[in-house]
Amino acid sequence: MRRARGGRRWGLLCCAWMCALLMLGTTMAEGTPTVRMIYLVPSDRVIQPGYTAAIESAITQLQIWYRNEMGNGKTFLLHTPMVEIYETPHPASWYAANPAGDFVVWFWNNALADGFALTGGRFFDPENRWIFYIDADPACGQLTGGTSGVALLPANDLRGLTGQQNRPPCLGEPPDTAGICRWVGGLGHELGHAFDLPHPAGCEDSDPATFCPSDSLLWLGFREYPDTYLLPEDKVQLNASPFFLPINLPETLPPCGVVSVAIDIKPGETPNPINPKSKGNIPVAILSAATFDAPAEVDRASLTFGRTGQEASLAFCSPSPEDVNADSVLDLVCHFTIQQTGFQAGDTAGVLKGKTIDGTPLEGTDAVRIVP
Ligand SMILES: [Ca+2]
Ligand SMILES: [Ca+2]
Repeated sequence: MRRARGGRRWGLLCCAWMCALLMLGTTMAEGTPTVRMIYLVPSDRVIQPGYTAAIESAITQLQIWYRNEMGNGKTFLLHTPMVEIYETPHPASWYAANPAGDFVVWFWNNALADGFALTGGRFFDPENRWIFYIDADPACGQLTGGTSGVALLPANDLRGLTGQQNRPPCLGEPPDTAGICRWVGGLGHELGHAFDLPHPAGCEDSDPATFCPSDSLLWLGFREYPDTYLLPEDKVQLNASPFFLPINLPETLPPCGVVSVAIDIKPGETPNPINPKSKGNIPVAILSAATFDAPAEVDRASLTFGRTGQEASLAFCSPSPEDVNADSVLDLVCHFTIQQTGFQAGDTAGVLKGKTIDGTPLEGTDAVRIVP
């Protein structure tokens, strides 16, 4: 648990007391258990596609990060669709204000009551770990976090994942201005709790003589993500978990906090020949996906494209989106001035960089063939 006031300096409260309040489920289910990412949208908030994309990006990275840490190819499986969106019956302010048990757990209890009712989620679900993001803010002192197969993350985490200004729940508290990676790390930490990983014992006991691995993910290492680690005892526990199994995933950890997009340089053509001496433009399509609406979400003016992706070569984006890959979803096509793309003989890839409307960095690459 975190972000609570009145406890430790970092508000990291042990979850054991809460576990004790819950009934332990005992039924084992068939099939492979998965991690369910739920985006809860209160009745007075709108669905923000950028949030969906950011959650997907964060959990996809963490799936690879955990695999790399485990060292034996094992990680957790994600549900399909990766992010499930539910509109709740209550406005955002209700979650912090509706009395439900002790004040500190009003937000927790209210958000999870709605979340469970909408999804069928529950504590100690043998088939699923339930990770809820809700676009609502707790009051100062109210708990969020993870325990017992469930995690709850509030609006600040959604703001953080999309590069927006944080809003501290407590008066006088400075906003958390750490970058997007810290919020991916925050999800990794709460996900760890949802897998029943505890805080490191040496940190919980408040004994200065006991070594506290403070840079481990399950203590303060989430702030340094991806430069953090799982403790040996964490790996032993995860290795025995039915949620961890060998999964084929990309070798390398994607850059933190970047939304990966599919692009098609010269849509409809393969390979993609580029003559660096040409005085013309080159079209690049940014392809939409199930959780990414390129025409709606891309900040067109932010786009840069070329041999490194940093080149300020944007000429214009086509005003009318078109479906360039015939998947019945409209894509965004933008045009770049070839002489400003910096391509050189021997280059094999073109890189597009930019941001989403809500500020999350995005990046995509496609093959190119440089021709004289
Ligand atoms: Ca192409
Ligand atoms: Ca399309």
